[in-house]
This record gives sequence, structure tokens and C-alpha cells, in this order.
Amino acid sequence: DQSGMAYSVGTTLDRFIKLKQSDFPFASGELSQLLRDIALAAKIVNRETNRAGLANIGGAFGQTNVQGEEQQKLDVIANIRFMRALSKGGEVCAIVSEEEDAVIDLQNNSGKYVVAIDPLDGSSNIDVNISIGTIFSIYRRKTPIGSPIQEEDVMQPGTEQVAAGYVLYGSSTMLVYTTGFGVNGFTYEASLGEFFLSHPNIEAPKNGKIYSINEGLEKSWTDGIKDYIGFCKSEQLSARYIGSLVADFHRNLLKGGIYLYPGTQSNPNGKLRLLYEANALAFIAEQAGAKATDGNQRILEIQPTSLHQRTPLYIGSDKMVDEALRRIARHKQII
Ligand code: P6P
Repeated sequence: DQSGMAYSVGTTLDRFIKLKQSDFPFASGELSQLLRDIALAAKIVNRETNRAGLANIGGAFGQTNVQGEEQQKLDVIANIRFMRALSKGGEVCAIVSEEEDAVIDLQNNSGKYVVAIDPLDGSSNIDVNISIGTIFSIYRRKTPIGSPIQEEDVMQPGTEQVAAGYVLYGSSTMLVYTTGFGVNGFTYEASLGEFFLSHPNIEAPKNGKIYSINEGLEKSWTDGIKDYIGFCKSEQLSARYIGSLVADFHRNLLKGGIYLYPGTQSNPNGKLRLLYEANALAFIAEQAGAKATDGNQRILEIQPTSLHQRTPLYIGSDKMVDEALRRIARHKQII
């Protein structure tokens, strides 16, 4: 960071954002405010997530759902909470959400940012108490402020991101994000309602001993992926697959490792979404000195053509992604 100030562990997120804003001499504080709006929504979703287990037996504890409605799915609640925080914050003009078929136009033509978000990824893991996550990307709108939202505002390649991050609702709740000047991790202290800097300047190990892939789909893998996973096994690496993207990604980012969700014959673009899953994690990965590819190109260089398009995703430690690419390429040449 240009201010050369070392950020001491324990700095609050608010103070960190303010200090980092000085890295952007012409910053007017809108991005800072947007990051605070996201952190607020994360705190609310964290509380809902922690209570979800009891909500279904809320009656027994005298806690009925405030609307008196039957308990909504947690990913629906998370979507409502993030939408509300982003529209109230006033900095955002459009949102692409995993939970919404179409672009949400906030009719806020003074908002200069566009957000792509998966409010709660892996929500099928909630009922069995496995960690889940929020994933978000922030772009500057392309069309002039004050004019109506256009498709080009939301169909931007990942290289255009001004910020990206994720919230991991795990054994502790963390917010990890980048604005293009490195990656920093904050841990939430619920009793104080604050995120504290706990992982300054995260740098992914260049190599690792963990590979994450759903081995149940082995029959559908291409020869290149079969070759690479065979290599991982011959190297006796550890297979670690939680089935929750943010949790698998975060562990590999800190410890070193690779996460793979390949395309298959039936789903050549795999399962994961480009706009609100792969792009954000790819930006963070590259900012932490790691790599993210679809097997042919950097994830960040993919020019989106539809909101909910999927992409194969190979993401993690530099040398591991390179080895996977080498073996994928080798099999392509054979054909
Ligand atoms: P599979 C969860 O549904 C998710 O979107 C990611 O969080 C996770 O990594 C992946 O899908 C798991 O998919 O096909 O292995 O169950």
C-alpha cells in the first residue's frame, strides 16, 4: 500500500477501509461506503445463519419468524438482506444475483457501482451445519451515471473488477476481500459486532499438498483431468472436499492447494457460475499470487455472454494449476 503503513492485526474493518482509502488519492469514499454496506449485510446474514437451526423449532423457543411466515430458505433471506443493504447504501445501480433471474435495476442512476453476488453459496450445506459463504464482485458501471442501466454494465470480464470478496460463515465468520492492492482477511467478533483484521496481506503458498474435486464424477472427467488427479494421487496429496466452494477455496488459499470443478460431457461448462462465483475468487486468487483458469484462459479474461453462465474452474496454488494445465494441454494435443 502506498501509505507504507503496516496494518496491525486487530485493526477494525472500518478503520482499515478508511486507511486504505488514502491509497486512492481521488477516492470520494463511495467504494469505501459500499464495502461497509456489504459488511453490514454480512453481519445480519451471519446472525440469521447462526439462528437457522433453531428457526424451524422457533415456536418451542418462543421465537416466531418476525413476519409470522413459515421459515424462508436461508439463501432467500440472505438475498433479501444483501439487496436491501446495497439499495439502502446508495452506491449501487444494478445487481446480478444467483437468486434473481434478471438484473436488478435499483433505479438509482447516481450509483456508480454494479455488484454481482451469490448471497449464500452452498445453501444445501446449511441443514447439515457445514460452512457456507457469500461471494461478491464489484464493478464500475460502464454507461454514464444518470443514464439507464445497459447490458454492458453487467456483462464485464473479471479483469474489470474494482473489488471482490467472500464471507465464510464457518467455525468463525470471516470477510476476505481485495480492491486490487492485495488480499486481507477479517474475523468477526459477534459480541462486539466488529470485523477485525486477522489475516493481513494473504499470500497463497506457491505449491500445496491438497486437491479438492468431487471424485464421484470421475467417470465424466476428460483425460486431462483424469491424468492430473492420477498425478495428485501418485504424489500422495491429501483429498479435501467440503462441497462448499468458499470453504474449500479459503482453506486452499491459506494452506496451499487446488480446487477443481471440471466441465463434463453432459455439462461442458461445469457447475459453477462465472459472474458471481468464479470471477470474484479468481481476482482474489491472483491478488494472493495464485491462479484461476477455465482450462484454456484466465477466468478473469472470459467475456461474459449471459448472466448465469457456468465455467469450468481450476483455482489455487500457482504450481498446482500450472501442472493441471500442462496435463490438460497434453491430452488436447493427442486428439
Ligand atoms: P458438487 C454448492 O452447491 C456448490 O455450488 C459449491 O459451493 C460447491 O463447491 C459445489 O457446488 C459442489 O458441487 O457437484 O460436488 O456437489
